[in-house]
Amino acid sequence: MDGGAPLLPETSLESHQQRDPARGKRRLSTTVLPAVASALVLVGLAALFLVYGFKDGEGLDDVTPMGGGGRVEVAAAASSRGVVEGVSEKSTIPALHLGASAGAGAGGKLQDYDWTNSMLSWQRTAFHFQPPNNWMNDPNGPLYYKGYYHLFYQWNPDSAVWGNITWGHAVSRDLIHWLHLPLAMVPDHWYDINGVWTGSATQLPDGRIVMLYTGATTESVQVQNLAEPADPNDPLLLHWAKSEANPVLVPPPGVGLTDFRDPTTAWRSPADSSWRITIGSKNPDHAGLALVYKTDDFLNYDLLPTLLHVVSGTGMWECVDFYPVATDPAIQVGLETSTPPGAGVKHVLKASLDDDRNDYYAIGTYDGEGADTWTPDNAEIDVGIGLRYDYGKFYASKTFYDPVGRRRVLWGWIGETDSERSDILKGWASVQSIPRTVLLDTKTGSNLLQWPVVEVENLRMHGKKFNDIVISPGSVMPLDVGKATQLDIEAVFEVDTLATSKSITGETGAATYSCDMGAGAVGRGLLGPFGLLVLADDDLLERTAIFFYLIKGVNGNLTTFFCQDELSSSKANDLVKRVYGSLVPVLDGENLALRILVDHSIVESFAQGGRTCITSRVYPTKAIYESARIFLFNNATNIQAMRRRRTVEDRCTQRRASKALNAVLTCELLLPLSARLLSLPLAMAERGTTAAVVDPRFLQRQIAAAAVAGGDGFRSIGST
Ligand code: DQQ
Repeated sequence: MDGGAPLLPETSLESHQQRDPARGKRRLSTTVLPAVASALVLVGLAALFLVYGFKDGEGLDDVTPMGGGGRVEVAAAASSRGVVEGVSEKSTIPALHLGASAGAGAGGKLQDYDWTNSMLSWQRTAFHFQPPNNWMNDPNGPLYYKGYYHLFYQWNPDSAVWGNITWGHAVSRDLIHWLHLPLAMVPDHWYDINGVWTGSATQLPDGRIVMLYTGATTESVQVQNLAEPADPNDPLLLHWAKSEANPVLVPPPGVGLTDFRDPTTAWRSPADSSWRITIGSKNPDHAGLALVYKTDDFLNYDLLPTLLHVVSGTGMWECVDFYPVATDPAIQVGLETSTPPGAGVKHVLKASLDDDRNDYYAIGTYDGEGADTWTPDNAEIDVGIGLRYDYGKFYASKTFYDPVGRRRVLWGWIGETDSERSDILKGWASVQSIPRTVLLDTKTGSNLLQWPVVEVENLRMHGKKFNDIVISPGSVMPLDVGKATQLDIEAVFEVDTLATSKSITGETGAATYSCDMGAGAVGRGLLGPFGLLVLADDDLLERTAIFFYLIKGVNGNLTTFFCQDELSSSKANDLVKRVYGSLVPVLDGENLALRILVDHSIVESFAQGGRTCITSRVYPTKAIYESARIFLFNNATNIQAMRRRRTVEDRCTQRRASKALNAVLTCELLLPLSARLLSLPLAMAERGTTAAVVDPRFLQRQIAAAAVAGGDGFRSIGST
């Protein structure tokens, strides 16, 4: 079958200009390391102990409530507070302004789009984790305990912008259906009054859980604090007790007071069985680094003289993660965090770079018997200068070991790429990535594989297969899957051998091609781009393109890029729209394979089994609800006989929390009803206290009801 439709409409020049101008350049940090940090810390902390108080909420009260189909208005927008608080600027405002976007009128003022309630409501996702409302950022302290997966997260209970950070909390049986619980921790002590920031859980051999987190003190100094479940018998871990000994760690000499955050899950030293944690920082020369502490009791810590690792020019390392992976192809399971280094084990070090807000990882060797250092396998792709978990919008991630699924699961914070104004209008900001299993790619040995947890597949309602489609160069072909805003797409592309034959001469630009430097999906090369368009309207005026781009160098070498083009994802211009992507390894004999999860405003894509991943947030104005379509496209110019066999399975993903909901055969429910049924309104949780005020009997009734409802949405892993 040949594609009959014409080429994609050209993307406007203005849209291209919205790309991140800072890409490839590192923004200089404005945080200065105090020369006399040690003395200041001691004096400062002594003073801080005397100053104690609650911070006022900084809510936004003037937002017109949403509802009905009319226009929405916002009377006042809060300025974001990230930089002044010593952490990243969280909103997209700088990118929007720097990008001189197409929406900018005279004087560079952004032209706000006239968003309707209906458009904004559509943006809320259905099977990605989101709190009921307001701002969310990093995933915190994920763990499995007494039958439940727990996810904590950075949350602003007061508004849809960053600030007043508390720990939201939810539990799940399957990592997909969540029950929202009362706040786990709130800023209520001098050592965390400016924010209960990011932290990690460690489960000790005796079953005890220790939660280490960063607190921003009354003076915004970053310190580490300890909390433990108040009732270890409670599987929901509703109540958390902060240690009397807090803070258990303060910035050590030479470390900036606002450059000391995000303790990791602890691992057991293979040398002496004491515990180790690592904490991110940077040095005065702007090198990102990971400090290592030794502890036996999680109250007293010794800073080790050597760093776990340091990489020059990478700036502040946030949310460091450190974990083992198996190198044996026969052992395709995750490893518990304390698995010692040795034969068959590599260690992954991940840092979230505050400079460019991307998550970088590298694979290497941990020396646990000697100096507690880690060395990358390949220094050229060291942490911060090489591989990324995701080449789109994805940050501040954290993994945990799931003992039930024997897997390592990764969560990433997926922020918004619209304006802060829009976030306030819609009343929420950010989602979490689909939880992803992480394995070493034992075929390449040089990258990880990330893949949506298998439980996502339970959401598939029905499928549609398209086999042996051949699409001619320069054409677009609709795929009739009906409504297409919640999809799990798997596609395999078989590239004609002509593509690799000697008759195709190398392209001179091959050495410099990159997804963001090309023309995106509307570019035309000899061997690409080709792929899918999702969230597209019938006229293709709005579409998000996910594509491969093969390119042959003058040396005859073929390389494959995997890209995602948001430039035409929306008619609105008060958004950041980019072309994201990177190289993807393709081994001899492999077809090109991709998987795409579409869930309203998030498009999460995985190439070659998860070797390269890209996540986009997109905000169409037209290609929504009934009008969203998917297409295949091929913009390669010179592969007359190029034949791609695609198997596209449209699997409408749906929350199925009860037998009643299983009867819903339509692909799309605009409201994730099961989440509503299982959620507790957060209003029931009282701010200003760590004590949950929800009646536990009510909670138990909810859980029992969910179980009786069929167990589909809220069940033990492995049950049917
Ligand atoms: N978010 C937290 C910090 C962390 C940052 C504050 C990363 O602990 O460094 O909300 O997004």
